[in-house]
Amino acid sequence: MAAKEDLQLLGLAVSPFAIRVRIALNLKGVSYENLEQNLMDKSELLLKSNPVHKKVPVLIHGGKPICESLVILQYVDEVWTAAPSILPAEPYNRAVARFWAGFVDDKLFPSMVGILKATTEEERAAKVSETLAAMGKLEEAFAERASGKPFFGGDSIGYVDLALGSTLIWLEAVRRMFGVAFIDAGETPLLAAWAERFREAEAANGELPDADIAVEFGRTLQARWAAASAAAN
Ligand SMILES: N[C@@H](CCC(=O)N[C@@H](CS)C(=O)NCC(=O)O)C(=O)O
Repeated sequence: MAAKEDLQLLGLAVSPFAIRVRIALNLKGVSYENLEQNLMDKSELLLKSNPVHKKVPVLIHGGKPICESLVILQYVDEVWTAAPSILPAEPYNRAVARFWAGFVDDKLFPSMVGILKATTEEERAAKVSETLAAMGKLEEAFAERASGKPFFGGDSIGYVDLALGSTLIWLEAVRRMFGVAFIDAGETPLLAAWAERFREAEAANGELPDADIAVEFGRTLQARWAAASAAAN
């Protein structure tokens, strides 16, 4: 039976950054209170807990806020040390895992969001190419890092799996909106098989909402960006 913790997560069902934290907490068998946030009308608790970025997720442990999803994953791994480990034990492998998780957040995700934000077909095509190129790099990284094992983290979901796996609903949403597949059995066979395993993993069960919810959210974001850009011109 998991210990009852004084633990709250300020999150959002479709946020990839919150999804990775929820799956990490499931992996560790830690129970927490999920406090769904409305980003169009931010709560006092969110503003007070993450005054710098004012973003979800925030994990509040014993009243103390921890911000930034990758920082939260490391915190979770350090506080709840029972297996499975999220980060590898060996320093070089830890560094490489941090590198690839950073790559997901700094390259893959912004390129993919760029597809939603693009205002011309040329701009959109350039962002699609960037996203495909980033995915190609991740396919190569998987071949090298997993070396025949099911996950980047080896036998169980680890840091890079959480970083990339949490973006799956958005990759699928963008596929539904624009018809481009970023993970597919022809181009990225290793990641295609990995994505299936990730979705079916017990810890991910129920944490990856249907991509149609992300499609709807994506359309709302597109409308907001268009309105903001019209107001600025
Ligand atoms: N680097 C942050 C990104 C978090 C993030 O972008 N959260 C979005 C939701 S997916 C958010 O809260 N946005 C609110 C805003 O930008 O005002 C992390 O890893 O936690």
